[in-house]
Amino acid sequence: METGAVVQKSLKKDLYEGVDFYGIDDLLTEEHLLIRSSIRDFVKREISPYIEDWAQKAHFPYEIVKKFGEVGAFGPQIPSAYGGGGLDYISYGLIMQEVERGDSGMRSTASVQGSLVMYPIYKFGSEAQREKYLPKLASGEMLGCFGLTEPDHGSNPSGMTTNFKDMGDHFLLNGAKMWISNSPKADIAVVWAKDESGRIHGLIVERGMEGFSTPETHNKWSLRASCTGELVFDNVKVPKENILPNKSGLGAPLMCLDSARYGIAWGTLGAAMDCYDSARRYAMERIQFDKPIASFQLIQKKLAEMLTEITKAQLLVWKLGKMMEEGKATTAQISLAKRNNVAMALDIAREARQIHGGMGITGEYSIMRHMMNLESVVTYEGTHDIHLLILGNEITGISAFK
Ligand code: TGC
Ligand code: FAD
Repeated sequence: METGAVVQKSLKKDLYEGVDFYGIDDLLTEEHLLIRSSIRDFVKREISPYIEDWAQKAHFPYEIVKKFGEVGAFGPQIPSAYGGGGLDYISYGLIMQEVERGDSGMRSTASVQGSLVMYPIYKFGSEAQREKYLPKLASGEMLGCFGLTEPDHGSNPSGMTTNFKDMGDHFLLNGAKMWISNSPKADIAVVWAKDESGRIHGLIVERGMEGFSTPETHNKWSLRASCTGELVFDNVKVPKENILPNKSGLGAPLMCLDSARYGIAWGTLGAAMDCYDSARRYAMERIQFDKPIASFQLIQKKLAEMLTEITKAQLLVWKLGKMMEEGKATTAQISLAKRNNVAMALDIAREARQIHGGMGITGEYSIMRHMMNLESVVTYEGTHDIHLLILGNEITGISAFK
């Protein structure tokens, strides 16, 4: 009964229309517009009516996995021969934008599956691994997760201690990963671990392997509709055919992060546009001192600045998408966009929260949920300051990490 009430209210509320002050849609193809509109409809139908309830209850809706598969949200940039969408990077970005417009946690589910699980299997895996896993991951028959971060090694993954030994007919894996999106429900994990010489490799670990467990992380105030957990490896026997054979070293997981960070730059724009759209409507309708609050200069300043930042961010990701498509985007260019757009979205969520007054803290509006979600997004996939240091390194040639 209570859930029904939440659903009804939310159904009424999703009036989102998108933001395009500079006619940036003119830069998109018919196919891009069609993809965006189909994902927007999907989000309005399958996410918006329920997300508030899922987030309030810290519930990960597992049934969304299959639905994401059906709508093509998993691995849109992976070739269709392996079940992916075979689409370009702008399409991938637009899909992430629309999904995160609904909720960053939902985008996390999709971007981990596409960029952090399917991408490394496609890029570094054997043909047998591609055929075994990619179609099932694309369709949502299988859910994956990506294990890089450890309890003592977050920003500095090269210090990882998770390791495997060559036992002749199998590898023996030991260690633990922390803060892993999707882990409690994942069927497979792409795990980064050191061999006996200290070289990093990717291994595919399957649920059910003895000694492998995925305890859930509870009591998050952020990304509450996404499930997060640990990966614990206690003498796990991993078959030798499960190692990703085509690339080793820290560069391999960092390449996956490039792809996921690109998706986040687009995704957070979606969250920002949702906050702006809601704030604009609220300001026009809310009367104080006998006038709509939209008539006050201070409110107009907030809205004008939001629109300015959104427009700049839209141009940024469109150009970055073109560079990704040509294979020319550098890690530093991706860092700039991830860092800028997450911070931009977080600022807009905070300003939009103010425009909504007290209503802004309730589940009647998506604002506070976006704001709390973005507090994770600004930390994961490289923190705000780590991206600043990546840019500093690019500018000066001097690494300030160590
Ligand atoms: P560094 O010495 O810079 O590099 C080590 C080796 O990697 C090579 N490399 C790359 N190769 C390919 N693509 C890239 N983008 C590359 N970046 C670096 C590099 O050339 C070098 O190769 P070699 O042959 O010389 O060994 O590495 P470092 O140890 O100094 O670290 C650099 C740093 C700090 C920037 C990096 O470690 C980093 O990005 N840290 C942040 C960690 C992070 O982002 N973790 C994310 C975990 S996953 C996650 O958060 C998922 S959330 C998902 C969701 O729910 O949406
Ligand atoms: P730390 O590295 O301990 O950083 C703490 C603070 O110190 C930060 O402000 C940081 O900027 C600062 N700092 C660190 N080093 C420096 C330096 N050299 N100079 C200046 N400042 C520095 N990881 C995965 O592998 N897979 C996942 O699916 C995944 N999902 C996640 C989901 C959620 C909800 C969250 C919160 C995290 C997730 N992560 C995942 C982990 C995430 O990538 C890490 O939290 C992130 O990389 C930061 O690591 P840390 O939390 O250990 O912070």
